[in-house]
Amino acid sequence: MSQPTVLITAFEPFGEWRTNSSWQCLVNFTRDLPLEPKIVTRLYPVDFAAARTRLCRDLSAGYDVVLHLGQASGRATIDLEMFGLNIGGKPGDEQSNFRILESDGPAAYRSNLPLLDWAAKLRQRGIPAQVSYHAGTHLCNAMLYWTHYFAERDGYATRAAFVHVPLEPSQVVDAERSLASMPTSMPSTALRCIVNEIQAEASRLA
Ligand code: PCA
Repeated sequence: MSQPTVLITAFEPFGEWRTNSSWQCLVNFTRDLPLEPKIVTRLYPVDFAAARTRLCRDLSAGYDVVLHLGQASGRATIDLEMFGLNIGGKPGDEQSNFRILESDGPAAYRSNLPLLDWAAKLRQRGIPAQVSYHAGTHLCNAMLYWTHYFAERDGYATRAAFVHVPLEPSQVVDAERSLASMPTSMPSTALRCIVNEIQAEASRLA
């Protein structure tokens, strides 16, 4: 695996937001794509059923690594999500928040990518990042869960991680509330570092 294949996804705007910081991060990242590894990008709607269908179809390409990006309003750091839980629903609706995603799936999946190493490397570069152990119960958590679920069910050796990105400053201006934010260049640089780590690992193993 000297040149791994990597799928990177982000989300459309949802709820009160006119933009989604995860997509802004991905667009910024693609302005200067590294030559390696092989990268495919996707923009998903914030809709459980539609995103599940699209993800299932995209994963059939059998990527080595899948990196999902999502916006996390209120978070101040770039959060690398360790666990995807078998639970999900729309925020603010307690009943739908406790819906099981897959009745024949395990309670949780743990990412088998080196998230602790990545977070430490990002901090060394002056980027506030940490490993998070709870991705929430909205669609971001579901994406991490489903990627592992489909990989196991359909027999792919895909490894996956979810990266939660803080709001971007213009979103906080629009929101007129005191919320944490981070200029897009920072999560975009973080994504670049992570992708470089994936390529470096593959080159070591080649
Ligand atoms: N953030 C939401 C879903 C889409 C997004 O960008 C989440 O954190 O689950």
